[in-house]
Amino acid sequence: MSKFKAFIFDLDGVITDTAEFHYLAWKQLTEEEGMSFNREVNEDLKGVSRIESLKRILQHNERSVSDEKLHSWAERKNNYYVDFIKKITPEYMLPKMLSILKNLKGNGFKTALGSASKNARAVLNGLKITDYFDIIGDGNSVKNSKPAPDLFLFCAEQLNVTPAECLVVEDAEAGIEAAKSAAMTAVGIGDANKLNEADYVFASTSDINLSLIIG
Ligand code: B16
Ligand code: MG
Repeated sequence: MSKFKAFIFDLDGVITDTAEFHYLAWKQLTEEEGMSFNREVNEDLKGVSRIESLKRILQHNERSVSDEKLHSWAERKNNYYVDFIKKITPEYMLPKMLSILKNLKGNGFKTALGSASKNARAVLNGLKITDYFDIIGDGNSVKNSKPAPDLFLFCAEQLNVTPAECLVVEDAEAGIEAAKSAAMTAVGIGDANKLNEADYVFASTSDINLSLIIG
């Protein structure tokens, strides 16, 4: 029998690629506000909360704004993002992820979503996979976002399992750090050099081989 009872999946970069929509929405805001922004900066925002993302963009531009402006700009970016994600359909799932979810549910494993996004439910609805998750941990579930362990610990508590029984699948450095701080097993999706804290790394979702890990 496997030592794992529960699987916690990140959303952006693991289940679907919303990073492009985040990029386009930040691009719109930064152009309107006369700030520089590019794909390299966007890479640095993966797995990072909305407000923290904006703070990083401001830092990149060596700018600072009032708290009021910070929140109104973040809200404006979110309005653009919410418009973009309206087009998400089941075709937007990353390779192999639907079969992995079906397989885990068919074999009695517990599943959770562990995403920093406050829009996670809308994305899951667009993908039509909400029912594959026993619980949904998102940007509204805890105060401290990744790399703090809080979100993944929240998922474990809700699923009634211990951290040692959880396996987290993540694409961002902040997410791998959060999983390890929560004393969980971390599977990274992406560049093994960047995700060097992960217990296992697969280059892309197509390469995931969970039976290798579950036993
Ligand atoms: P929202 P994940 C993260 O999703 C994204 O990777 C990150 O770029 C974004 O800033 C964050 O969600 C918050 O998203 O603005 O929709 O609340 O990778 O944790 O699923
Ligand atoms: Mg992610």
